[in-house]
Amino acid sequence: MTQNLREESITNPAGRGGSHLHAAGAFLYFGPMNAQNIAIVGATGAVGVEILRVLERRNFPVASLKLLASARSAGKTLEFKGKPYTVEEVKASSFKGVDIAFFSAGATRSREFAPHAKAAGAVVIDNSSAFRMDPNVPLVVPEVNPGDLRNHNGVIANPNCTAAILATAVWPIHQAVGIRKIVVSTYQSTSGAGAAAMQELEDQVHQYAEGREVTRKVFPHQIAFNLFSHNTKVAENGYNEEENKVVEEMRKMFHAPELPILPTCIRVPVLRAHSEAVTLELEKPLSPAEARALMEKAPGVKVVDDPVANHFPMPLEASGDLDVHVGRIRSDLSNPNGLALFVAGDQLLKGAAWNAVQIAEELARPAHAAQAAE
Ligand code: NAP
Ligand code: 2RA
Repeated sequence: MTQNLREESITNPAGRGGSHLHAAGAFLYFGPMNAQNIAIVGATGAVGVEILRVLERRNFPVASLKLLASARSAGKTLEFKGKPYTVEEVKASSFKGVDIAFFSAGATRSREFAPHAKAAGAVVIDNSSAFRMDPNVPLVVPEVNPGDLRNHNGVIANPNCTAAILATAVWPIHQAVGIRKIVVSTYQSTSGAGAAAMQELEDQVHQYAEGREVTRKVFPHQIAFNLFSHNTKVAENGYNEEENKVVEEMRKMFHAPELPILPTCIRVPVLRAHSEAVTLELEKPLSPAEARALMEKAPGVKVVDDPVANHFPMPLEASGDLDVHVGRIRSDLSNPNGLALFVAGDQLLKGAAWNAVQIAEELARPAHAAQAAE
């Protein structure tokens, strides 16, 4: 499978420094961490594989590693730091001795197995939608609401990828001047629907180019040379599940239960990284230059905004990057309090694996362990 990944140097050199890097670039922790016994449920999937890669790239202190998936994958091997690990079928008994269990195998598996992981003493970091809106479960983007991690009860939810990317991009503006309303239109890549959906795009491109019949198994419509409204069910309010998740999860993370948000979620024939056209109505005017200055200092954000070269955020360049790319920062000519942006972020990283590993890094900090013991 062809992917364009721009590998960033994000290794966490063990023992270096001891603080978070907040300025210009990803929210990186460079301090010591306690070694953790790790399990990954859904290790063979699009997100699971990225969790392994990010743990490796960040030099996360892994004391032991358990790779779990369905019976279909039992016996396969995946590499971590050059060593093969055998995938096991996930069972209720899989979590003995595990400190941190990453879940990325869908909401049904999270509901079934997360209680067993928690009962065995693990902290669950869940990528599915199973617990995101549970008032007892923190829903966290570390650049936005890291304080919510303090109140976890054994389960921490990672937000929907579209919401995570949007939240990272607009939070600095919300903090500075307050957002009154968000209108967001998305351009969501196929990998957002999993490894099989990515493969479906590649297969359809080959079939089309070779003049063969274009077949489909994952998406309801042809994705190659096409785009369509997000492939989740449309609810009674007229918005599909993805759009409703963006609204509810943004409000929860921003602690703004009434924040008006108008999303339109679209699936596009891109392999990896979601893009979003964002229009903000602000509490008070903010010039594009002021917004750019805020973004340049914001953790987790990279400004890609060169009107002369017509170079703005693109999924190809955002793929593999931990940062969310933000550009096309301009005034809303129809509203003095308006601001428009274009955003691209790797939804397998900031929208899933990287956000989850950031949370794990917080849990592994000696200071967090000490607070939890109080
Ligand atoms: P995926 O590529 O389809 O992978 C699914 C994983 O779940 C595979 O490892 C699969 O194992 C495992 N699995 C499926 N059925 C199972 C079962 N009955 N028992 C145990 N394991 C089972 O999907 P994905 O894109 O990685 O998504 C995984 C989760 O992350 C979903 O909840 C999704 O909503 C969420 N998420 C995805 C993204 C994204 O961008 N893709 C972003 C944020 C959140 P086998 O290989 O054995 O089938
Ligand atoms: C998508 N919601 O459909 C998924 C990613 N989590 O892109």
